[in-house]
Amino acid sequence: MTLRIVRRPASGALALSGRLHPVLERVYAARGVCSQADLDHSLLRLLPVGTLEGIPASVELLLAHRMRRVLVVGDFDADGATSCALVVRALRACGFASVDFLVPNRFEFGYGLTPEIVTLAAARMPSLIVTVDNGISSHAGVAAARERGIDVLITDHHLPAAQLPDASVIVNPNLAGSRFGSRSLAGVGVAFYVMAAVRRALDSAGLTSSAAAGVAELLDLVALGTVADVVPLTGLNRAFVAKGLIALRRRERAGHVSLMDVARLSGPPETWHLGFLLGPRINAGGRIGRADLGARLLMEDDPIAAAKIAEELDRLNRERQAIEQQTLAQAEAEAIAALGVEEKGAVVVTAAEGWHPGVVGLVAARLKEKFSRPAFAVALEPGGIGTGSGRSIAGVDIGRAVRRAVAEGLLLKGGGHAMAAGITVRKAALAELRAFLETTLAPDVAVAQRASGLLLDGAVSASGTTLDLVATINRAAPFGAGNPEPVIALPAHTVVYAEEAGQAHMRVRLKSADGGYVNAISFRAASQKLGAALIASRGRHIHAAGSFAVDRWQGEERVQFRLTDIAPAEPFAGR
Ligand SMILES: [Mn+2]
Repeated sequence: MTLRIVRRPASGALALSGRLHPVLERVYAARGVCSQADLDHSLLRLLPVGTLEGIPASVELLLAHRMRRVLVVGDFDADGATSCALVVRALRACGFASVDFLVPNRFEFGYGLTPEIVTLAAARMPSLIVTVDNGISSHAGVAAARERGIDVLITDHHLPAAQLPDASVIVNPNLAGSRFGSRSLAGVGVAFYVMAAVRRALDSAGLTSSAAAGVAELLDLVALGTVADVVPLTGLNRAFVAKGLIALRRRERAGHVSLMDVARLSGPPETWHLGFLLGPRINAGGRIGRADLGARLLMEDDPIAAAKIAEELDRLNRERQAIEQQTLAQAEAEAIAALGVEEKGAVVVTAAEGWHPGVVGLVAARLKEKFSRPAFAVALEPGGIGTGSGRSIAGVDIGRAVRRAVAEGLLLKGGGHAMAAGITVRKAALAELRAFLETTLAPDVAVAQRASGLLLDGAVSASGTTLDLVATINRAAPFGAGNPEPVIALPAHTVVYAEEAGQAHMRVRLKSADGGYVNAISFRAASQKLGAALIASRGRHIHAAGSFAVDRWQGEERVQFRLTDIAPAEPFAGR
């Protein structure tokens, strides 16, 4: 309602011009899709496995441990859990004699492969530790493992520091000097590349049985981890997700099926479902329950055992939501008080005792959305030390600000990237940290807020919203980070009705000047400004912006407009 409307800039040349629906043409052009080849999802287009540095050495190392004991050390989030499940499944299918895994509780043992985790791991007597989605900054842990005579293979996608840990082999597309064609793989994408290479080596040596499933079977895991980790869905990642969604739709694996069932996902899964329904349930285990539940579920082939874990994760997810809501309410109140009615201040920093460290990242993300500026939420321990998380807006690098705050002694620990950061801070230093972030980030925030607007891909009338149109737009899918879902405007439509529905959503019906109707839903809008504005607009004319989806209900398919913003409008003249 307060946003400036901007037509999404089209960087791609319109090489597909003339053969496409005009809306789709515009959608492609704005996403840099210039040729049919850019739309090709076939696995033949994947970058050759041998081109990722470290892969030949990692294959050699893994094969040397095939008859020994391999321990996979994962991470609790969806990328870490899918990576862990993928490597365990792939190595077992490749005839490895002993493959075990460990997903440590991060709040207890810290991030990466810490010396504490190595002590825990050593009890399982591994000959080789394989880290997935972590390890690239674990200098002390890697040294501790090697002192015990344990080999270490690091597979990770996080940015490395100048000095690398002394691992036996490292595979990471973000290593300095890497010439691999895609730096944006998730941890699970890196793990997939290593496993594909192992499988190929064994196949060509005639060491795999033809009955064993190939690695392409594991793309459902790659898709889930890739979407949940919010890496850009371009190039390689887009192909992974497209293939993985097809695999998920076959409903073949017990773990995935029970996860989709507890999430009440009845139709065919889309990218959105992976990010907002499946990912959070996997994450819930690590945030507030047992860290390894997600990985266990994704490895489970017995439907009854899988259903049990999925139900537990679903319960934890509801508990997580309740904790998050309560924390968010307190954090919002604190932010509003700090910003004042004029909403002054470039950054929001909230902190309190009693907050759960497992939800501060989610709360920071919501605060950032609500206040359109970088936001931090810090859970304070009674001892006066806080664990916090920050989330940023496009164009403001909070990772760099956090590293500077560490260098200046304002933080005990801290790290991250442009859009997300983690911090450890003394309660006594909070005021000084707030002032530092305010000064450091204010210029970038001002520029970013001026540049922000609602990016539109096109406009249609309700009478033109057919299932065909939705299918046409969806040819540019899978949407997500780096390949944003097309935002379409419905200009000058009448609000036939607008009412609260379900869990704080708004159900809306819009009518076009030529008499067409479309049903719309606005997620979580009921308690927001948008919900109030919708109710105030009943019977009036508005411009609406949102995206199209297919609503499936009792075997019937209907167009659903997912409304995200409105502005008042005059009715079209001459009607
Ligand atoms: Mn990751």
